[in-house]
Amino acid sequence: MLHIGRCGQVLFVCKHHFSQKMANLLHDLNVNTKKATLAMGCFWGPDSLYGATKGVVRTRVGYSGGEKPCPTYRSIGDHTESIDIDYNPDEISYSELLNLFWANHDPTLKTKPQYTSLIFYHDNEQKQIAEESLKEQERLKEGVVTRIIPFKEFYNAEDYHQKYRLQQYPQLMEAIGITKGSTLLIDSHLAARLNGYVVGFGGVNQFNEEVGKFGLDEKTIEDIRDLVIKYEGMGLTC
Ligand code: MHO
Repeated sequence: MLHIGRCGQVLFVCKHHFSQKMANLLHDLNVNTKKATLAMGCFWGPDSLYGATKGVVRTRVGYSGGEKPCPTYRSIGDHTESIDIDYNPDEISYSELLNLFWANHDPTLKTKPQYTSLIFYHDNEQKQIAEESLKEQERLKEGVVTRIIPFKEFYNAEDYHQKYRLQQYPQLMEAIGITKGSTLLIDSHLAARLNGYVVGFGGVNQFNEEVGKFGLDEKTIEDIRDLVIKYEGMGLTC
């Protein structure tokens, strides 16, 4: 069954693509979450960084911060590439998410709106924490351009931008049962995690600790572990 999103994109309502073998894959985490939305340059990198961060449940990339209705990658208008994170506040705090934000991009970089540095707050508490952390950064360096603005609208980016690094491994996509157009590309916890691990985020120790929960077969686990080991510590690239 299909239906059409508000920006004309095709949405697949038929969500899970189950075979018996795939029934135990950890796509869903049944925990309460809060949202954090950030812009820190090209969104592929932060999608991987946060996806492998403990306490992060889901990630999606998209366009936010502008006025243009229904932006796309080729017609982004005044929007900024952004990452929208669902996190479990019992496992990670908003301040910790912001520490990663500051440590993983250059907030003094003057760029076009597409790549500018932004913190979108969802409530007053986030606003306060963000303002404090910005002040701290300004004490440390000159010329910080990061702006703190209220969250308004987030437009999902095209499917090929979601979990971009993971999608470079079609055999892994197949192993976790995510087919073209699946909403799991956006909603899956497992996809968020693996999108980080394939570029080394999270590190091999964390991978070994949690991989048992993912419901993956041995061969897939070995393939991913090799990638984590190969790329661990390489940092964020786009
Ligand atoms: N360097 C990348 C940027 C991609 S991005 C999602 C490219 O040339 O496509 O902005």
